[in-house]
Amino acid sequence: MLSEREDNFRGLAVKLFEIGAIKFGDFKMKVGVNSPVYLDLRVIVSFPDVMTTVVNLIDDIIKEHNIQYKHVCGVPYMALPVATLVAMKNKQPMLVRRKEPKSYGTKKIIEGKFNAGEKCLVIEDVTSSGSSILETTRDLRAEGLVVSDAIVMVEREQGAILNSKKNGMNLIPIFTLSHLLKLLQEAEKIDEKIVESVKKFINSCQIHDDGTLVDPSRNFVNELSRTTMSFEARSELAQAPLAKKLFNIMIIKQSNLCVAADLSKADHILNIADICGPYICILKTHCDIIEDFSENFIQSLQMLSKKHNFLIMEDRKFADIGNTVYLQYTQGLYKISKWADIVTVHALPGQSILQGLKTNLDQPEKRGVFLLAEMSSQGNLINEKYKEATIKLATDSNDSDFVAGIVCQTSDCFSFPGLIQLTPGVRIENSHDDLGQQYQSPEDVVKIKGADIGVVGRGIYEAKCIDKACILYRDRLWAAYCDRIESNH
Ligand code: 5BU
Repeated sequence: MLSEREDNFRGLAVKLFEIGAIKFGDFKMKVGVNSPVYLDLRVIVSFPDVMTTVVNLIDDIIKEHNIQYKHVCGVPYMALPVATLVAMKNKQPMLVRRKEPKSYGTKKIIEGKFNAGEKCLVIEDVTSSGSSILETTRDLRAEGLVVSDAIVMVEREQGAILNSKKNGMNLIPIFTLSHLLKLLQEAEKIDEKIVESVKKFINSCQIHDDGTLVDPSRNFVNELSRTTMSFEARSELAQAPLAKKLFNIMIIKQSNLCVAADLSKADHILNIADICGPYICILKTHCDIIEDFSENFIQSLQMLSKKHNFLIMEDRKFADIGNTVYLQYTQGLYKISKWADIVTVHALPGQSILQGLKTNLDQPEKRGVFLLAEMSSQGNLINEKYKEATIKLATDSNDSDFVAGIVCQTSDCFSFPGLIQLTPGVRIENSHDDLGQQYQSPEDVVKIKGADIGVVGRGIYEAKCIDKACILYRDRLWAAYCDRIESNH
């Protein structure tokens, strides 16, 4: 039987994973190395149950280690709310360290009432080198306070304990990263490969307290980079339920082909859907080009999507304010939210566009969006800054469970393995059309440009033999994906 305390640890570990406070993939670190793990405890303030568990576990540590203190001080900013709750739980006073001294008046850096010689406990959210704790400690000590203990929620085991000790600090974690990994693996949230990749990272990336690498000559290669991982492994890391579903379809059908059925007659689209259905993971529509759009058409299309197990993506490219996209998505002639599993969305209006689309959705977990970060048309106006902001919206916002993927043209556009790259503009021959469309071969889009799914429109629906063309694209795109992951093992 697990003790209640162990149960709390396990429950908290799983919850941290589920709310995206711990992520696995490919993340750039301050020290200039790419880490396979990222801790973002900022999100916990939105989960009172998580805050309560964290505070109780900190209180257990205080009692167990018999830590004596008069004041509690959180390392700014993210440990402040937790430090406040810890202080209030034991009815003890707090101190607040400013990040910068006041530029006027008292120029104080430590706020709160204290006397020299009193003891202060420091609280932090995440440590890697431990340098943030040491900065706060230095300022508290400069005021005459006695500081020798710090409690951290997650210790990444990259040197913080040693660096703290050298500076006379005893650092006690709720979780070490290894403990978190163990619990997540036991709960079947992550697999052996992820655990091993993170362990290799910790071994080769130890950091001094000045933020420099202990051994810069060690060459670390992150094994969790998106384009080298299998769809199976990536599916475990996906935040959006719809991304998991799509990964699953791709794996079962061994297909990463999306057909763009850009036809203006409902019957023609249904015909393409029935012929291509067995070989595709997504059928993409532009419903506003269909002359005889009807409820019957949608019912038939949905039947075919069930029969052949593909998802329907309406390439609507929403781009308006939240309230308008909510209406465009749910009302009007097309009532897109009723039938499209996925819609495409511009990031231009910001987070409100995702919130608008999510408004009043019956089963939001059954719907998802692909955000547009790049376009295949010659001379398009998207620049690097816009692209980066789009990816931030997909990965960092509260709506990351609604974003299944990114529509883009290059592999370095984003690195999070839980998102799916959809790339339009695919044809057997690298070529272009007369209206700015630029094509790349299936091999180029998957192996060079990082596409997980290739979109083929005219290359298939204008072919003499549609089923043969469909099989050809399916085979070439899938083989390119298999080559891509194999060549990295
Ligand atoms: P084609 O016939 O394979 O060129 O069709 C490509 C489809 O992908 C078509 O439906 C476009 O609207 C869609 N598309 C695109 O081509 N390029 C882009 O950057 C985006 C969408 Br976004």
